[in-house]
Amino acid sequence: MRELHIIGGPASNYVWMVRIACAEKGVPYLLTSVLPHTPEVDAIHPVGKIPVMRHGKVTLAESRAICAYIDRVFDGPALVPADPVEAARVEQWVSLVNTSIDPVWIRQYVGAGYIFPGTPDKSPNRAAIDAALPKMQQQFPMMDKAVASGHLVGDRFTLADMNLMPILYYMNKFPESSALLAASPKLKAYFERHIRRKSVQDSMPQSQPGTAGSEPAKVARAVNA
Ligand SMILES: N[C@@H](CCC(=O)N[C@@H](CS)C(=O)NCC(=O)O)C(=O)O
Repeated sequence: MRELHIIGGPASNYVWMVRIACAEKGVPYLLTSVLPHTPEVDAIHPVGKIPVMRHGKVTLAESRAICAYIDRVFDGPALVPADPVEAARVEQWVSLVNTSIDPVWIRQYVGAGYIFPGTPDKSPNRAAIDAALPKMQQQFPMMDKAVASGHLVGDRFTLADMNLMPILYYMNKFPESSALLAASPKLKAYFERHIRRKSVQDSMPQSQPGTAGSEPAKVARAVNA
């Protein structure tokens, strides 16, 4: 039997997004927890990023492409609405979050500030954090407005929300970003509502960012109520 194989450390927000998508559709998969730029990843991703995927003879890189494949190949609820305008809005928010929000909130603030600070004693890198904060102070109100209806698109949890929730999870964990989240009432309510969702809970990382993690390899069928 061809089994879906997701490769990448579960603390990665992009790996988590793919795992939420699998849980939403009720697709079982094998998870191999490895860091970027390891042989399993480099064999598939041209620049060694996670996640990557194997399914029979099919290999894929990039979270959005992996989710598109999973959505089309497997049964289960669609990750993207059928309505063309709503479908395009999902793409708009996935793209916008991945090109404007993730680079500042995750790569610069969490990554360079706290997880890989590059300081001699591994203490937080204040320069990286302080460089990110003015941009984040502008972006939080924008995202607060974007989720005013309770979802990024339409009236149901779509791939756009699956992409944003792991990022918000990390925002809630660090001091300056959790203060920004607390000061963004709609975004905070959105986060607190969807973090309880079964697909999000069932795929929540048990490991720290920057580590490969040691989650259970087999993830059983997980269907949302
Ligand atoms: N555009 C990629 C981004 C994936 C990505 O940045 N993954 C991070 C981990 S969260 C990574 O592999 N970083 C290593 C690197 O950038 O070299 C996707 O959507 O899959």
